[in-house]
Amino acid sequence: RLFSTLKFKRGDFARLVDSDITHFESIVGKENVKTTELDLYNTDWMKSFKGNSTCVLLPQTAQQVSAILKHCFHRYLAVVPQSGNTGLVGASVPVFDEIILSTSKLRNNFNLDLSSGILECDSGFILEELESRLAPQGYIMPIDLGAKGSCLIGGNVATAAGGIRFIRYGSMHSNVLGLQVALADQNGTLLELGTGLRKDNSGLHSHHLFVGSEGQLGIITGIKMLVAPKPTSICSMWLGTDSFEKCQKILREAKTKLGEVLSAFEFLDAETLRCLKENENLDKPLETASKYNLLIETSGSNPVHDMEKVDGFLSYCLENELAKDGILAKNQTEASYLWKLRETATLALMHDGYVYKNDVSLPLKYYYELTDVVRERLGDKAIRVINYGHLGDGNAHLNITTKKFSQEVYDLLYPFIYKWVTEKGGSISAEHGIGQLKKPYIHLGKHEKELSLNKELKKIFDPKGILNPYKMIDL
Ligand code: FAD
Ligand code: 2HG
Ligand code: ZN
Repeated sequence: RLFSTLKFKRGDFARLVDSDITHFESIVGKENVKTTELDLYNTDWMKSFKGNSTCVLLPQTAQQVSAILKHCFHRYLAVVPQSGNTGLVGASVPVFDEIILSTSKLRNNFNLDLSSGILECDSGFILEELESRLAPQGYIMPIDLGAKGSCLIGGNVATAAGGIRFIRYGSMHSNVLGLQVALADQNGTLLELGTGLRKDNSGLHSHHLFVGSEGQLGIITGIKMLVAPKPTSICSMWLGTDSFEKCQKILREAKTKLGEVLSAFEFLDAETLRCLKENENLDKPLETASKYNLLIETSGSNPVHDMEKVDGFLSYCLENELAKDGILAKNQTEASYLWKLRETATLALMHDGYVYKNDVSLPLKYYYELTDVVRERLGDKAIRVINYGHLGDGNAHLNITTKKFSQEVYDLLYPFIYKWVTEKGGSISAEHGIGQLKKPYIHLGKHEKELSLNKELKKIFDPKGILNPYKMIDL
């Protein structure tokens, strides 16, 4: 059963007619206008949201995107920008019959400046493909996430995706240096925002408005961003403890003792490991079961130096009883297994049936408390309540499952969770965004004036409000 709690009312946008299709065919070619077999485009990754679009457009150039948006502006047709459709909040699929503009064929330009490490590319490249193209040149993408095989770099920018390298390379805002965007205005204006230079304080940094804009302001067609030197030495370590207090201490120690090489600090609770075993038959990596588990990675340039540090750190944690057990991956196979556990959690949950997904930022002292509170609140109404996430960034993924969508469980969870989080000074969305899922709760933790400023900004870029309606910024 699809998520049907959220009730939206269709805006008075025009309905698509045959002459629109003919016009789109003249822009992108007949083969790039799809009007049948659109299920994959209409349904989100979680299979929680489903739209009814009858038209998917696959432009290959920024000029084609611009011409499409110009037509949609004049006809008052609503449009949803879609990249890899891996978003987890229902932002990348239509609510009603909006046209889907897929950027998956926007993948011609790719240029890497080897000395500065600045990449310029079209927005339709798959993240993992960029990673493979950069590797032989001695670079990596500064972001990495479980959806890397399907998500596109434009989608990553539009969601300000976080992921597992955030602790080391910072957010998309740290790395994006300029964007080309197409606006849904009367000319389908193509804008170049930011110069793509590492340093440039010659004006407002307006490209940042589009980072995390969830397709509300314009369609990102080109990206200039900093990529990172490829580490030549990578170590992964797993630690288990029964005290969350100790997890926080380990984080503090990792920041000091692993300092310049620390590249990931991830968290999985015992219930996540149970889910991985039950639903994916993946065994926990340590003999002993621990309530809290940490996956820590270092990336550097000197294997001897890094191993010495990591080894010393593991001994320190065990000798000082911060961790009750721990292992260092001895080779790539062992390291991949540890990462497989972390990255398969999202998929493993899906086997239970319906997933209530939460992606919250919390001050560390509250990071796990909410999980216990929710567990208690739901009792046996849920199959499981689990928490994994990017502990090093204060980002918890609290997931609850039931066999089928249950309105009773939904009402017990919301707005309870979001209110709890904002009262503790957290955010209701750390990295996944607002989309449809969190739209009813957007005011929580936000100043009224900031929300109206966002509407004013949307009106400047998207004067008729045809881009991705009903979601993050509703006019
Ligand atoms: P889509 O899902 O297609 O789109 C996402 C949003 O961006 C939509 O609002 C869409 O309208 C808009 N958009 C897309 N392309 C453009 C464009 N070119 N111009 C303007 N707007 C556009 N997220 C994290 O932050 N960290 C994680 O660790 C993480 N792990 C994940 C693991 C899995 C297994 C899955 C399924 C998802 C994960 N996500 C994670 C969610 C996440 O947001 C993304 O996977 C990714 O950044 C979305 O990219 P996409 O190409 O799929 O975009
Ligand atoms: C992750 O960190 C993703 O694995 C997905 O952001 C989180 O499944 C989730 O809730
Ligand atoms: Zn995440």
